[in-house]
Amino acid sequence: DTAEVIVLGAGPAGLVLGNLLLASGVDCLVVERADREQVQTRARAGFLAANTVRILDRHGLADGLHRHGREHTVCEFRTEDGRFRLDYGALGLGERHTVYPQQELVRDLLTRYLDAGGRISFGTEAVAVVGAETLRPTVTVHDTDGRPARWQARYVAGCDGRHGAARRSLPTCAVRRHHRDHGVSWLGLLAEAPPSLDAVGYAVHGRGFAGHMARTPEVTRYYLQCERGEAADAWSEQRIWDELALRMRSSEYGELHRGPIVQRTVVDLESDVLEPLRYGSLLLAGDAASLLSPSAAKGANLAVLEAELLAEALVDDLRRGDGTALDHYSARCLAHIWRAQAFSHWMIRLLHGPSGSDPDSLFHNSLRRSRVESLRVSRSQQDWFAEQYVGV
Ligand code: RFL
Repeated sequence: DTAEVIVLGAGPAGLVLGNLLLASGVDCLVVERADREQVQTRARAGFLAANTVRILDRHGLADGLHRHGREHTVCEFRTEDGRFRLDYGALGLGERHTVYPQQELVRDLLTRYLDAGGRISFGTEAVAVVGAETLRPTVTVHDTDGRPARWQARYVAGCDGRHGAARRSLPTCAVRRHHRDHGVSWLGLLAEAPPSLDAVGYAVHGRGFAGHMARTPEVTRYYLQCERGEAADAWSEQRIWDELALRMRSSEYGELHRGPIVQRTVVDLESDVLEPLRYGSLLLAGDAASLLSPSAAKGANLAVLEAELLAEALVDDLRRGDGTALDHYSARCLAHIWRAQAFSHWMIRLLHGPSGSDPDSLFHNSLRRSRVESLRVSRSQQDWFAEQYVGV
């Protein structure tokens, strides 16, 4: 099989890219390891930044999120020093989040792509990208029946996430990998229960962090800091709810709406960036380009932003013979990526106390309390926070 562009991965990055290329008449083929049902039911992100909505709007891809998404503008911090709320929609640039579950967005993007005649091969695992230094790169795949095949393109877009084939195919001498393990793990939970507060909740507690994020009127995401290496099923539902209630200080600030835990994953907080994001005919976008810890809810937003930049650059090159934007693609994305990494790193230090083994734990804990206090009292700090929090 051949195409002008082969897109690896049907997540937010790959599907935004596929839709934009198709709309510009570029022949593309999306290769996706999972089946359709898996792709459109994987619950992950939910907070879309204003700029993400603008991008999707620009290309007519935002109908579903306007119909079913809800605007969100407030977060609440709860610590040993009390609680306060920030109406970030009224601070900084005055921008809002739209809460719309990632799997719903992916479903919309997929439906639109297929309705427009887009080609996608589900159940097909990309194994490697070969010949990226040439003008005819090849993707080797295992098809639905596990049979090997080779597909050729002019460009390959690696949107297949952190463990995908695109990253694996980059020669180590051609890219620099920045990796940071923040040493903190979260148990990510999805509860079949309505949100317990009308804000994103960030609770800092001596027993660890706890977070609350609305998803839909029936489903809420919670996070609980856990021990590194702990198994996702190590906690009973009773223990999860008791611990959330304790860390979120629900006896003081209001009980949590409990319900069945329908999904749990342990997320190790890590940052990972590849530089540059291009190797010849292979270009990276989304989690394949950089991984952010979920502390600042940036991953899906960066994926959409990069997909638009990549689509424009590819169309310039393939339709107008102008490769300038493609040459600048990596540097443009990396400027956004490092800004998001910096903020997410700052959030990690705001939300977590020092670990037990840290000899300077009292010192670091005092710094953390002071950081939270600045955010509570300083208007300029709040404006900065709002701008970083909703911006990309
Ligand atoms: P995706 O969504 O992971 O899609 C990659 C696709 O590639 C496929 N694939 C392959 N296909 C073919 N061959 C191979 N060898 C392949 N290997 C992989 C996969 O099956 C998949 O379909 O990457 P993409 O498009 O770059 O999008 C990135 C986002 O999904 C990610 O950054 C966010 O979900 C991160 N994230 C959040 N981001 C936000 O902006 N806001 C949030 O509130 C937020 N919450 C979260 C999150 C991520 C989480 N997890 C699970 C790490 C909450 C959680 C719990």
